[in-house]
Amino acid sequence: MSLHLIRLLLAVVLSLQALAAQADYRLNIPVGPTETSRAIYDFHMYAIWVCVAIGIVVFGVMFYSIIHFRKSKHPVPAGFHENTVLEIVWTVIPVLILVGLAVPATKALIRIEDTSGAEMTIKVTAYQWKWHYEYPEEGIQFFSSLDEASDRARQLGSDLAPEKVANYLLEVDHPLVVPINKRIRFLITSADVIHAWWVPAFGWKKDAIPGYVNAGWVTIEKPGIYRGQCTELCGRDHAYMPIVVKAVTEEEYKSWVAQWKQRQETLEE
Ligand SMILES: [Cu+2]
Repeated sequence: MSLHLIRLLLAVVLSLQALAAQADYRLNIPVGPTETSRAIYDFHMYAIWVCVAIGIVVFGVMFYSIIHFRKSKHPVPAGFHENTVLEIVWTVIPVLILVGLAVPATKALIRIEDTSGAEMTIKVTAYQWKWHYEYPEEGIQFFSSLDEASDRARQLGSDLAPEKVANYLLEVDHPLVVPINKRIRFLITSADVIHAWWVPAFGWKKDAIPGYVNAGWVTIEKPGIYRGQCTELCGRDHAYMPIVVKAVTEEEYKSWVAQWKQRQETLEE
């Protein structure tokens, strides 16, 4: 082996190791903290294994044919035309596979889109370039904008380096706080142009369209901070309106609500 080849191989091995060392490096889609994201993941895995099975059968037949019916073994090729049984088989099998994929996919979609039976509602209104959250039942509302550190670091010629900012461009001043284990309905709209509200961990995203209300729902099972972004190009600062959802326990949520109410009252006075 030439020295050049050895060097190349070494470089490949080292870079693969570097990839593996990254903690969040993964090949598969992540499983979120909601029932819907799990439903999506489960269906994705099911579809993957169906594809694997199809691949094994198709390549199996192909390689079998290449090896066993090669020219040196069969100098004179078979000359048959039309085979009704075969044609029925290769029509019926794909139809069955498609039905087998369509039924669970439709079930999952209906589950995701069904926003009935919500225990609480949050109204999300998009603005250029921030989010407005309203809790109609609690009487709370506020704007959620890019946090100060990220905003400072993003300026041209800023004295603050982006690498120095934790969760650069993914942090907001006031996160959306929600309780866990509660069926929450989001009503999403916009006050100016089209935006889209997307938190990847929840497994869905919805366009925020002026004059139109889109709905989505979650039941978050694990407390934590879930981040997202606007995913519809909405103008100059499209990249600077992140979403932060803080899922907390019922008690923590209640005390947060009380705090916000007090804050709002002092502001109104
Ligand atoms: Cu936007």
